[in-house]
Amino acid sequence: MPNRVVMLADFDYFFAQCEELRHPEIKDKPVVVGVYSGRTEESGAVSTSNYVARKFGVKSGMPLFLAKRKLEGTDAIFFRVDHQYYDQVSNRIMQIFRTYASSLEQISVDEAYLDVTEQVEGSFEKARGYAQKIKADVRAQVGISFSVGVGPNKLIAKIACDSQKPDGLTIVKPEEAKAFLAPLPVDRLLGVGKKTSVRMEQMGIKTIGDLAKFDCQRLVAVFGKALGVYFHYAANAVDNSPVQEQGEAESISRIGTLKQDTHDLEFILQKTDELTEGVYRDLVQRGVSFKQVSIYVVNVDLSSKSRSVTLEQPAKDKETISRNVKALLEKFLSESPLEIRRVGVKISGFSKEEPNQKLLTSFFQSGHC
Ligand code: DGT
Ligand code: CA
Ligand code: CA
Repeated sequence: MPNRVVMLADFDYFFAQCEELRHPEIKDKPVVVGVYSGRTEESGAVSTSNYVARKFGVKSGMPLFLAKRKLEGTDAIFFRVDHQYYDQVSNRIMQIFRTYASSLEQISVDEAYLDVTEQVEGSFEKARGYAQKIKADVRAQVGISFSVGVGPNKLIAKIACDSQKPDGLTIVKPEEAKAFLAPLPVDRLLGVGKKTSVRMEQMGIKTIGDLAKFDCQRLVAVFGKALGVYFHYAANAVDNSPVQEQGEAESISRIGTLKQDTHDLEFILQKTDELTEGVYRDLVQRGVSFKQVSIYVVNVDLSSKSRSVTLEQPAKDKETISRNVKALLEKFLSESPLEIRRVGVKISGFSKEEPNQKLLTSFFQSGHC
């Protein structure tokens, strides 16, 4: 294969977009999703906001009272984070991505790399139409927009994606990659934080282009072998790390509302069996084994709890999910007198059955200047 075609997809203003998805009427209003610390009604921080709210200066991490002040006089809407729901939306999109890629590496709830080399036959021209097709499919099936960066490796795909948001599509061909990186500040590279960029600036390195030209041996002398070599290759747009499933970080889950609030095991099991079906379907599609089974419960008073069990051996059958969900629920109900309103089933701790034996070349294995 002459070159790889790697995509990075990053969902736009993700948590806020999820809220717009289930409350379509709020789309044109400023939307803020917050993490409430619970100390006072107002205390907490902005997790994210839609682009309407961003125009008023709202930013991730900002105290909520400050966001409220900035949005005073508008019809802004504030939500509390609902990770269960965002995970569900994310999982649905990831499943669609899987049908478009030879391998998928999910790196967070709203980001994934797709290796599409084979699908587009190594062509960056074809990659544009292919990315548009994936965007249209996800928009039609789920209703979420995302930005895409396409490059010859993960490093370029990521920086390309960041350069145009929301709903962006940025393609950087292999022959353009070095020139694309050159004018950017060094801290755009993964692993270059505040301390490193200050140190680099003292060495006369401001841009990635400066870093690319800098003597590799000297970088090694200052930053150590692994990092020095990494900086050298990364600045020169070289990244051989494969797009690889990250089994551990992921889960498959389903959550649903019971027909009525109840404390009755059999009644709840009817629901969890249905949820287990859905979870199992996704599992089969993924072709992985799982090691953890969890339940999630929302009580009538809206408090929520989860319980997990780790299996001794990885499993891949439906019976193991049902059996463990039942045991977890039984135990939970014996300990909690509250009626239950919503219930969820989750499996996680995935592993591939046949480990990918491909010889991997990664940054750190390149090893020398
Ligand atoms: P984007 O990609 O710029 O359109 O906007 P987001 O909101 O998708 O931002 P991103 O990709 O950096 O983060 C993904 C999600 O992670 C975001 O929807 C909420 C959460 N998040 C990001 N930054 C923060 C933060 O500073 N605090 C908290 N609590 N959550 C954050
Ligand atoms: Ca995002
Ligand atoms: Ca992100």
